[in-house]
Amino acid sequence: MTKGAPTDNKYVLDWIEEVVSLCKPDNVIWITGEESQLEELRKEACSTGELEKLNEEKLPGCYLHRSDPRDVARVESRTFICTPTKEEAGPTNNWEDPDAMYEKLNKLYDGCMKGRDMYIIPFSMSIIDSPFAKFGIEVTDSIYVVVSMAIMTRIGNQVLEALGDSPQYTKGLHSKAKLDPEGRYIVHFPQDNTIMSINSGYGGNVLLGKKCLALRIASYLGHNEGWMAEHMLILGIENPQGEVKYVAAAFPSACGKTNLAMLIPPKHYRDAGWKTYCVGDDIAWIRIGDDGRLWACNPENGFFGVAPGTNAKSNLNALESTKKNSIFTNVVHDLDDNTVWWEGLNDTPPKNAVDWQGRPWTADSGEKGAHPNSRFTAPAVNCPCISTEFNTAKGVPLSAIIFGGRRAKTAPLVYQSRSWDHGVFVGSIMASETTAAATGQVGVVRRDPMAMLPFCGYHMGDYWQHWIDMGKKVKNPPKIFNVNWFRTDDEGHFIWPGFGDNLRVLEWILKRSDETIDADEAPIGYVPKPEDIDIEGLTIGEDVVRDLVTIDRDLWKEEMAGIREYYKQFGDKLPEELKKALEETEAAL
Ligand code: SAT
Ligand code: MN
Repeated sequence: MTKGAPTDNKYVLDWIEEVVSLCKPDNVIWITGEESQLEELRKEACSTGELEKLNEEKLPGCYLHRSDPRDVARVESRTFICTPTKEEAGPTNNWEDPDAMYEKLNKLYDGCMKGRDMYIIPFSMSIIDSPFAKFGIEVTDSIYVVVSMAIMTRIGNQVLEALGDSPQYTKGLHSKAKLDPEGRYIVHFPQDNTIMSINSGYGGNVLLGKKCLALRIASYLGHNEGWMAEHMLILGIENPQGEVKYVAAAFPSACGKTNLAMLIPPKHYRDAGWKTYCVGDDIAWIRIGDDGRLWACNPENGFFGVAPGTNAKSNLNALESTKKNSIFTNVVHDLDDNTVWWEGLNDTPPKNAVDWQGRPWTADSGEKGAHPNSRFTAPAVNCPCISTEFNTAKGVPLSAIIFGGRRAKTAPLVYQSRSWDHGVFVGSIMASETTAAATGQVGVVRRDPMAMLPFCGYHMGDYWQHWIDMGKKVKNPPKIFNVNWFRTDDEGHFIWPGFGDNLRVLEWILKRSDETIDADEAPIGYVPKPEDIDIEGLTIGEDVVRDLVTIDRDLWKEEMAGIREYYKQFGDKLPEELKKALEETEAAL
């Protein structure tokens, strides 16, 4: 079966032999990275209905895909970190003994590709010739996965060439199998550099380069190798003097990372000469540079963004990115002009359409046409504001790290930590009201430290310690902040305008990073003097800004009591520095 393989790396060939004899596919197809091969596969997927070709004039090279209705988001309850001991995975990950898990999975994979083709996708996270790149091979029985990986990562023979005869690659085995939710598993074996995903065909469960490799496996590797894999966007901001500074920001899934990553400055900022550049919208790999600063790069090659709510006003750059060579999943299909639509795209829903499940649909039905977690998969090169540094190995130096979440009342618009260690505390207490990006209840507060709760490949206490240790090693660490765009008034309306206007807050953050502006002391850190947030052109006044940066001590006392409780599960793995920061904050309150 490995005859004619485009590599003679024995670590690759032996493993492929193994998975072929386990999964028993009819054919084995090596993905070369050539456009002609991908085009053939797209045609084949169109012939079976797995993909639908969209209007070539309006959306050239674009396709629609619908996933199984029971398979529309990451499933955290079925995601496992199988380290040799439970202790290594920690209290926030699902764990099972690796041998027991391999045994269970091998039964599920046995013969799962009978009657199907097996595709072997060599892929690279980061540009292939980067010294920081991590290579993987994803084996899959899904053409949707092949063509999506071709957008989201660098794929093909060049990866095998760069890998040479090295054993250093991540093994990723994916099968749709029967798409059975009961048999669905997304399993990581960090010590074996192996990922196994079965019975799903959706997004983060199956595009194994993304959350599985670039966060879960990479966070484990980063801990061992002295770098960090983070769930962060990376944004470049150019001021009117022509200086470009970079920030990285962590928010839980579907809290607007893609919007912030591609933000368009408000008009009077644009007129003054402010510009923004997107380096990444979801994942940052962060290292210490020779200059003693932290440098971040985006290991991905595309965007897997939430479609609903994306429009010319909320994120024109994302919308533009999806205009060619993109895949839309679980959106509305406009049958009149063979294009796509989703809630929040515009006020003119199609008249003749089918919904995300392929059922005839009109907006009057009162039901949503697109799934709330419907997505676009778009090449990063399509983005009008993609950074010139996107395709560089060393990435960009960070001036600030920003944490954030969706909090209706507690968190102020922005605050700055007192130090690196205090900043790690701020990241560790992140919480957000849940969205549709993961299955489960929507709208409940859940703690999500550094937005890594579902993505940390080892013990969260060790992960925090790694942050503390990194801070000791960087000579010029970026300053650490927390933002909350989602405070609401008594009627539940958002107070802060958000989107492009978030640059007004970023400007303050950059000035604080440069130490060119004062701030007010609050029990939780530094908050802006209300007059220091530029509100020119907004309908809200300075008094509203004052409210937005004021904290409610009673709510925060409750919050700290919650943190104390939350921290208990980490036992003696909780770093001293975090314990101390909690005590100091309680005292200050
Ligand atoms: O489905 S993904 O995990 O890739 C997207 C997300 O939840 O952020
Ligand atoms: Mn994400």
